Amino acid sequence: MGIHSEDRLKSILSKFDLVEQEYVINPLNIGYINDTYLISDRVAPKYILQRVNHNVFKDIDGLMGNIENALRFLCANDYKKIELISTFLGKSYLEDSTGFWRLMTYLENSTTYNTTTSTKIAFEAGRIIGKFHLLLADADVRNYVETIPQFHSLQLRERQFQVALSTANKERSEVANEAILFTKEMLKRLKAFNISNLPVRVCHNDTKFNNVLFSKKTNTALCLIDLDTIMKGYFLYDFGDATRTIVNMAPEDEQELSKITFERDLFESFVNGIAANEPFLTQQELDSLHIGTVLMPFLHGIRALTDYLNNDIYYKVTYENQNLDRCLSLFDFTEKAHNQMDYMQKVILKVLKPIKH
Ligand code: GN1
Ligand code: MG
Repeated sequence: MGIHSEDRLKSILSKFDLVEQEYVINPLNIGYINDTYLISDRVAPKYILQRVNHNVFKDIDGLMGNIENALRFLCANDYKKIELISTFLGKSYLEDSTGFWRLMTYLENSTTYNTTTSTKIAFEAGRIIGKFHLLLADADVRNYVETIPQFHSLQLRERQFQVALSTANKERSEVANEAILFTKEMLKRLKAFNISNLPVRVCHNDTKFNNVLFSKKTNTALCLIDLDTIMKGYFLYDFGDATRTIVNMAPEDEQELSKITFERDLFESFVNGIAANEPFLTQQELDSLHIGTVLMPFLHGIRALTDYLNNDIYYKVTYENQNLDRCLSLFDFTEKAHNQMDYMQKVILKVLKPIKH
């Protein structure tokens, strides 16, 4: 039963406002942060139960408030609604001695993918991420708590890397030498771009491909899941997190670097998918989007490297060098995306039209 006993999980479930019946609880091994369980009745999966990682998310009340706030906007004919089940006390989460728990509806016949080779699926991912932003375009960012301050700030990630490097043990810093050199080089290149004047929006901030939910039957994108990091951000963050995982046919922790690719047809389909929505981006945002596809894998790479140098205190790891492997894989894609910057910009400016004022 994962790290929580079945009795404990059943007792947690009994505090939520559900019809009392026998549920089957199965752990889902997804994500690097939370503990997730699938709750089924006799017929089919019905709910997702999650323990939110309090080490990572310090302000659970703020986080749940952000999600409740965003869910009010996130519903349309072509965007499926996910609901939070409240506790019998009327709250959107439960606090007990094991942590903070929440329960959400599970969409029937839905699925996620870690990678894809299908241009139709890449298009759908673009369409739903565009739709998410269109639905939240009028949301006021001031109503959203910054639950992880400066989450995607390159300056913060650089400082954390420097601290980790100065305290790391000799063995790990030697093994990671190549990655450390790449970090220093790439920091110089990325600092040349000033993105601080871009418009601030309510963003998802973790739009990796497996956070897009698809219909198992039709492969239509249904909605985005994992709303923990909904807070302010730039659209290029969501663009970059999606493209880094969609146009690369290898998984995020691929160790065979030759398998890491930048697939132009998947990139074009993804951008076409965004364009299937009415325009919502400014010209300034369109001009910056291609930077996202380089910045985001680099940011995740530097975070994985920092955690490796810190002896794995942030991400859940299942083997010794997992953080380093993730870093090397993410850096390899960063380099490949960097070589495609001119191409990406050309596609973006051809396909996407700016919002009319
Ligand atoms: C973490 O656990 P998961 O997969 O939802 C991380 C994201 C990364 C992701 C994969 C709060 O999310 O930023 O994209 O791993 N979330 C947090 O690299 O750190
Ligand atoms: Mg996440």
